[in-house]
Amino acid sequence: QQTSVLLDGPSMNRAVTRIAHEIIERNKGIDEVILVGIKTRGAYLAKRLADRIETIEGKAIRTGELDITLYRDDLSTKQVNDQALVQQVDIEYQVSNQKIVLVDDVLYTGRTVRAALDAVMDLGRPSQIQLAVLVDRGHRELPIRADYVGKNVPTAGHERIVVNLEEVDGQDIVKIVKE
Ligand code: 3GP
Ligand code: 5GP
Ligand code: MG
Repeated sequence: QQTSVLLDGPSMNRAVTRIAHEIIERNKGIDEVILVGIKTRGAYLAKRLADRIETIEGKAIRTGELDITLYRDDLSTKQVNDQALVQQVDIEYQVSNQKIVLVDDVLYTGRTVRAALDAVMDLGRPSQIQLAVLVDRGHRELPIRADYVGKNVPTAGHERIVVNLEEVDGQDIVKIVKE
């Protein structure tokens, strides 16, 4: 098993800071923006972005969370019948006419994001939905792309991305594992 580091703590920190600036710039401020993290690690990343944005803009940004589970027979193999199921929606704000920024750790087939789009649109009519991810590992199976990307990592099918965050895993690091 071969492992290499894609992002260490400081690099991850810089990527989050850059994306925070990009979100503010693209949306001309954050008054109409709600960050929605996809649990587990996407939700922690959304909180980090919110902290960074608050520091930069001097005001708080609204956040929410979605819990979406991908049912995949084997996490490393793609199946046509993979299903992303929404377990929980925790957005206490009206989404209508707001710009929703979905936040996740890894973007892969796009099925999780598709389920997130459905869940958000069930709540109302956002003026826009954008997507921020720490890592885009490619292999999309749906016409979905990210607006903000920490790092693009072209992966082979047998490679896995390990995302460790201080809040859950005790350290910030992104690694690629070739098994
Ligand atoms: P996360 O909840 O922090 O995103 O899906 C459960 C966990 O399994 C995810 O943690 C993710 O890090 C990890 N994981 C690794 N490979 C995959 C994969 O191909 N699909 C999914 N859904 N999760 C994966
Ligand atoms: P998708 O639905 O795009 O196939 O997968 C996205 C979700 O699955 C993300 O929430 C992410 O946590 C998880 N995921 C997919 N591939 C990987 C991977 O290689 N590494 C990690 N850590 N998570 C992955
Ligand atoms: Mg995730």
